[in-house]
Amino acid sequence: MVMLRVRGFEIHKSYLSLQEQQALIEVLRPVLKAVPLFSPTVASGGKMSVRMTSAGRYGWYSDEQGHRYQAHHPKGQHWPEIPPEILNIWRALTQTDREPECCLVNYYGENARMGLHQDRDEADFSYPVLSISLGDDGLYRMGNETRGGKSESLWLNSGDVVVMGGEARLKYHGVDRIRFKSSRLLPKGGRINLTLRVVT
Ligand SMILES: O=C(O)CCC(=O)C(=O)O
Repeated sequence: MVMLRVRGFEIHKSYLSLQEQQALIEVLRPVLKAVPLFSPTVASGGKMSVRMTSAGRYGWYSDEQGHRYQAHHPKGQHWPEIPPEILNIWRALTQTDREPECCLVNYYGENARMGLHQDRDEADFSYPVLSISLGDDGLYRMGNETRGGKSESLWLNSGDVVVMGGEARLKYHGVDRIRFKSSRLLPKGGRINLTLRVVT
């Protein structure tokens, strides 16, 4: 296990064994059944290429009115609890007095990407954001606290965990592309990213 530090982003390479990755996919199955993935709409009216859903007290949501956290799935059901196997990773890698209130589940199909953005819908930026990569490789880009300027990229592989706290908490980041079918973790290919955040 190696920990890389890039611009304040802590990248724990191969943090999860193959068995632990497979166990996470299993605990996600009932979550995805209860609150299916959907394609959020952005303020401009377009659809995001990443499909998503959430677990926890709050889920991240976006529509023509903008993006925010809300207590229910767009079809009305409350989000399921964050599985303990996922909470354990937060407890092991963050030194905080709070538990995450949102586990965003992002699914990247073959051509999905996530543009550079800051995570700033949360009330308190002193808490870190933790993100877990499962499945296909994703090209992760890390920028600055303001839009533009030089950025650095690296491939996140299945089992890698990124902690974005301290000086990295408000830095722009995104996923330029995935290497579809580079991993066999998900039978149909694609990449799952789990992002844990304290919201309130
Ligand atoms: O997929 C990733 O690795 C990053 C996801 C992300 O930046 C987000 O959900 O805000």
